[in-house]
Amino acid sequence: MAAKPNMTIVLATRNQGKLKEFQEILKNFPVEIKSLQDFATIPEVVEDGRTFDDNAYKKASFTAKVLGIPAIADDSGLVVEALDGAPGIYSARYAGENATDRDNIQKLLKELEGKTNRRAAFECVISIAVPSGPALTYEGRCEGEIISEPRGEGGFGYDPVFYYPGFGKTFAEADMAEKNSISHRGKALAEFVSEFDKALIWLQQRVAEMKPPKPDHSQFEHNDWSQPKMV
Ligand code: ITT
Repeated sequence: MAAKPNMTIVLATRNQGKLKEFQEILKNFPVEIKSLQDFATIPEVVEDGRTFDDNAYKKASFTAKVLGIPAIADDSGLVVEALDGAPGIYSARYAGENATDRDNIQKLLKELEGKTNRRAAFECVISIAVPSGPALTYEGRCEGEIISEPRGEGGFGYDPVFYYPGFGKTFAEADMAEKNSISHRGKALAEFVSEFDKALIWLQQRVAEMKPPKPDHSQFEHNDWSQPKMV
């Protein structure tokens, strides 16, 4: 049976799929997970970090600060060795601001034309921050190769061109459970969940430190009433 929630945490996303995923994996912990949809409009976070780590931390700490409660954020993407790490933090908008998955894949294949080194990795960072700033982070990485023709119908993003040698198929040909068992997100989430007991204690301590100090009654407790009062 799920424990009664004693802390609300906001997931810094409007993606309801991500929200469900986090609610599911944390269902046995005494926390309530909300998303940005549950709050009045808050300013957009500028994702201008140089790494997944920077961006995940920025999103989590900004959201925690603005809403005054702990926040979780993640950032992920594809890193290609022959392209010096591109598309990296620009994975979602590699072919432009409103690029579709198809546009991004096309651009990637074009950039890799004639290159023999096809090594690539998906990376994911999850960050959980308190309103005063500090955060804990969890990372996952999954290595594979970029093939020259998309294969498979499942998944999203770059999945049809990401070939995972351990399966002998692309992520888009693998089923979701199979992909989650070894993927960057799967690994980061597994670490996040296995450490969540410790993270909760850490969160509770940081949140308690934020509360205004209780009034100091010590002068009353230590009054010596046996002494005559000076008038
Ligand atoms: P938010 O709104 O929550 O930030 P997002 O769509 O930007 O979600 P991510 O930051 O997690 O999603 O991922 C950025 C991009 O990296 C995503 O749009 C894909 O192109 C690519 N990507 C990340 N994980 C992937 C995966 O498992 N399979 C394929 N592509 C992936």
